[in-house]
Amino acid sequence: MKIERIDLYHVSMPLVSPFVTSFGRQLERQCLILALHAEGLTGWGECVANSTPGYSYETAVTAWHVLSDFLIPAVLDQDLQEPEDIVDWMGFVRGHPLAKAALDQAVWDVTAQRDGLSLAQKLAMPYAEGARDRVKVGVSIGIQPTIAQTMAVIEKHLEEGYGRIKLKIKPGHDVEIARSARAAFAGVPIMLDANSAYTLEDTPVFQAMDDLDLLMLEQPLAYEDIYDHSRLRPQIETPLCLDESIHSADHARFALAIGACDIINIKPSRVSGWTEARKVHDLCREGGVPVWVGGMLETGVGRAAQLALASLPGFTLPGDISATDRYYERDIATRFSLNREDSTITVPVGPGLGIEVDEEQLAAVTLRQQTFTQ
Ligand code: OSB
Ligand code: MG
Repeated sequence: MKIERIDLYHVSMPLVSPFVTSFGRQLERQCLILALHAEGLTGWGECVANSTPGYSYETAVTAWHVLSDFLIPAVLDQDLQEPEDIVDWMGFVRGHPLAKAALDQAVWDVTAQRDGLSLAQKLAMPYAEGARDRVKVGVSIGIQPTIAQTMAVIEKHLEEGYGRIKLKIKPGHDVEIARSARAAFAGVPIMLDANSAYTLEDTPVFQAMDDLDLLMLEQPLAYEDIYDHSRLRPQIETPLCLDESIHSADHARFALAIGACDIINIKPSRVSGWTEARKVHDLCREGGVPVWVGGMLETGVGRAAQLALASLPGFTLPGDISATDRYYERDIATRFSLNREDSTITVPVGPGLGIEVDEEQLAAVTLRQQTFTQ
């Protein structure tokens, strides 16, 4: 398939409620949307880099630069056979996984469409079990102004049908929140995400939560660290999960080799895309390490691709993939809703991502648009 044209959009969308983490407060979400045109088909990708470099060093603007000046020129006019081809074409750029993942997602979408397969079916080709048709999901709750408000937000999401709660924490907003949540919601799977806000000196904070039967503690220490996490792990009871520190299947291998974690959050964007994400999944599956699909407040474009990934057999823990109404009043693509009875979202079955992009709404939220041809 000849890659003929790529359209890039820098968009900004208001969130239904502010999202507060240890690295900042977000009222709107920026990202890039990419449309890749090849032989009459269009593949869509989302670059999850935001307006600030708080989670990753990449921003929407650095990703625009890396995509438009390096990655897009390297793939335009190429003859695409399988999505894995693009990994080599992009290999001359070091780092910038979020920029690469947008193109990677679009080529998975377009090749799945060509093959008459859903993205889930195409990703699941190597596995005898095939893809699941519904995936377990949870909800990630930002830091609220008070504990009472945190409890109210948890209650609201439980009523909506979410079966797993993730609470963001930061120093000073941790043990009391976790203890209150556990006391109020006995038996509910609860996990915490620190987004790298602590150091090894805070070990007593985590030990103080040992009796809370938490599902996991996500990325408590530095964003590129694996060594200190390997030292923290044997000192706490709560299973340790890495997010920020894992950028590739090699990083995952290093982390597992030194005992840095019990669980890995696989965000396809953070590992340069779906080809690499599936490699991390395979490695963890062989090693008996549970994995789940992480989220970056995706639009419907990214969410469809998260769902397809989460349908693979090794994803045994609920993903950070919530229903559209938890993020956006109006989305740029097909909306997803929660199946209340089992806290799942149904994986799209149409060809590729299986979504309809609302081009009128896309235009309405676009800050900047550019079309690239050879
Ligand atoms: O650390 O998992 C994270 C959102 C933005 C940046 C980092 C993270 C998150 C989330 C939200 O936790 C997950 C979601 O998309 O619902
Ligand atoms: Mg995280």
